[in-house]
Amino acid sequence: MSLRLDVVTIFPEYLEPLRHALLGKAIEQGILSVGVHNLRDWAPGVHQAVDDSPYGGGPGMVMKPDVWGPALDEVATLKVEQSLTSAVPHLDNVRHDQKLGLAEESSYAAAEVPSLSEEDSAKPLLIVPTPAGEPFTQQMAQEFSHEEHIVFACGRYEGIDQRVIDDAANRYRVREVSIGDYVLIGGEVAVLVIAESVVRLIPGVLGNRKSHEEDSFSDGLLEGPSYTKPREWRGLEVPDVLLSGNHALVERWRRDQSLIRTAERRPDLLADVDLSVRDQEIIQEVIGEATEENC
Ligand code: 6GU
Repeated sequence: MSLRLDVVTIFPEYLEPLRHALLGKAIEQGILSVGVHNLRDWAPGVHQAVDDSPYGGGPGMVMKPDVWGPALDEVATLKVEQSLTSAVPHLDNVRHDQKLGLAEESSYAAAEVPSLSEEDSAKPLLIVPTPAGEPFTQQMAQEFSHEEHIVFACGRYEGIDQRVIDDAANRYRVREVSIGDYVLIGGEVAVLVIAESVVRLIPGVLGNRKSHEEDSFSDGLLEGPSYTKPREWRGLEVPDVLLSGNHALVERWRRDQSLIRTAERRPDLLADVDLSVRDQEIIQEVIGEATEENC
C-alpha cells in the first residue's frame, strides 16, 4: 500500500511541511510520495497570469481555466509506480517538479491529453479545498487513506473558474472539501490538514495501529484527558483510578470522561453514538449540572 500526493499551487514553498517530520518519515519508508507543482509553470507569456477579473463583475480575481486545465491534465497522468522506482522517492519528486517546470511542457494540445479509459476507480482523486466544499471529516480521512493517487488543486483569491472543476470530472473523481466554517486565504493550509489526517491512517505510518482506533471521533466521541508522571505536579494529582491497576475500572472511567467531555463541548456528536443505559446516565448528570449552573 502506498499513496502518491500531488499538489498544484502558486505557493509551492507553503507545502514544504509535507516533507517534514511524520510525513517525511512515511516518504522515507516508501509509503508516501509527494509532488508539489507550481501552477505558474503552466501559465503562458511573460506575465504568467494565473487569474483574471470575474465575469459579472464584483471584487477579487478568479483563477483562469486555461492555466488550471493543462496543469491538472498533466498531473493526473503522473504514474503512481513512477514515484516508487527511486530509492529516495522525495528527492526523485523534487526532480519531477523541475521537469514539470519546463516552459515547453506548459504548451498544451487537447488531442494529446491521455484520458483514462479504465473504470471510475482507476481515476485519481482530485480534492479542491474550498470553504464552499463539503465538510471534511475523520470518515473522509479514512476513505482517502485507501487511495493510490490524490491530487490537490489549491485555489487562491475568489476561487477557480468552475469549468475547471466540471471538466476535471472527465479525468478525476472530484471532491470539493472544506476544513471548517471559517475562511482561509487559500487552500494550502487545508491541504496540509487533509494530508496529515489521511497519511497518519496508512498502516505503518503511526506504528501503533491501536492508537487511531482510540482517537477522538473514531468511536464518535471526543478523547478524555490523559496523564503521565509525576504523580503529583504543582499540587495537582493524577486521578486515583488510573493508578489502581484495575483495567476494567480504568476503561469505564475513560469512557465516562469521553462522554462528559463530548456532552460539554460537542453535544451534537452524541446523536450518532450508541449509548448504553450507563452512558446515558453519565450524560444526564452533565446536563443536570449545566442546568443548575444556569439557574
Ligand atoms: Cl478548504 N479553503 C479555504 N480557502 N478556506 C477554507 C477552507 C478551505 N476550509 C475552510 N476555510
